[in-house]
Amino acid sequence: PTWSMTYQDRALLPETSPLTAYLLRLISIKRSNLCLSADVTSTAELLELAEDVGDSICLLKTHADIISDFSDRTVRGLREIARRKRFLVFEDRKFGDIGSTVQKQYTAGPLSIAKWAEIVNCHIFPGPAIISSLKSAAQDAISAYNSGVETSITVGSPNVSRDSSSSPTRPDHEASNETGLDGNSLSAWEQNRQNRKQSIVSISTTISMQTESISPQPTPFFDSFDNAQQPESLPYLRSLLLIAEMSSEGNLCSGSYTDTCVSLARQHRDFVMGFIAQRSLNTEEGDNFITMTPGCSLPPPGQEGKPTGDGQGQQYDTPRNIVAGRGSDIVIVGRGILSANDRRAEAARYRKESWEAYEERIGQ
Ligand code: 6AU
Repeated sequence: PTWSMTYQDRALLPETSPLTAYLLRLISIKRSNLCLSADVTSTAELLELAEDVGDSICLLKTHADIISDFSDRTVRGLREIARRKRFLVFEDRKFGDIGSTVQKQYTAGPLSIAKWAEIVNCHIFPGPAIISSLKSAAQDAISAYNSGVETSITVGSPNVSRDSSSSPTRPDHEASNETGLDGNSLSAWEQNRQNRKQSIVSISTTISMQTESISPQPTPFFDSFDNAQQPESLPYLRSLLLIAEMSSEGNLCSGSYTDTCVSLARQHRDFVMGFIAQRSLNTEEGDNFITMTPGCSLPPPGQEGKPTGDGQGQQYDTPRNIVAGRGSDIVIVGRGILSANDRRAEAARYRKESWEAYEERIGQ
């Protein structure tokens, strides 16, 4: 049902959760349905990459557990860039344990993921309680944040090394400014559907005046974004993606396993944003799930053909096949961009290809 709908129209569908609506609007305003998979192993590399590529992406995906010096400096730096360059953060933690354990993995320990990542993902092989447990842990984290008990984004255990330049005793309000997420209530966000619609119309008028790519000095562009719908006021929101299909050769996520993911997602539309999958799984009226697809790569500039794999089970396809051919909403690209000499330019190339595939899909 969502196949030929625009991202901005989907943001207005009933029962669309605030974070999903925000992401859909962000995608349409930035004209980017690209997620960078920032699979790097140090804080310096992560922040440099986010800075280089941030203008071209709607989402940055991390594997926090491969960052050797992960600490609150990593989180503060990433959140500051995410706020400035407008992208959401997705920690690719792939939870897969009993409810009680995943709650702790999500909210505690040296990673404290719930404090800094809007989006996480999980497998459903442990059974449906993984979803309800993550959801209640997210609600607790949100309540703690909104009640002021937890306003800092400090993560890391005392034995995680800190950079001496970052003061561990910064005032809480500064930390919360850096998150770009203040404690405004959901009702402010959800006020009036009609207002949102009007602001989207005004945003899209601005967009239509933009040239092909986002300006590297995006001041007027982001001014219009701010004035239209104050994204600064995005409340502290959290969502989950279910891993319904995988990109790797011989994986077991198919058939009735995938079907179960879809039916579980429908039971938790307020918390489950969508799927990691190879194609759109929006098959019923009322489905407005976001599909994100890894296993995406382009042939080098000027060359034709389809990339195959990495020799370790990963299987690749092009943005065009993924978005226009199989109806996916966001392509996830790691090494395709990371291995380029000019990552900024390569991300811009992936963004353009993926956006054109979307325009082809919706018939524009
Ligand atoms: O573009 P690549 O191959 O360099 O990186 C793909 C990224 C990696 C994987 O951990 C992740 O996407 N991934 C996932 C996710 C996002 O959950 C699922 C999957 O089926 N395949 C896959 O590659 O960070």
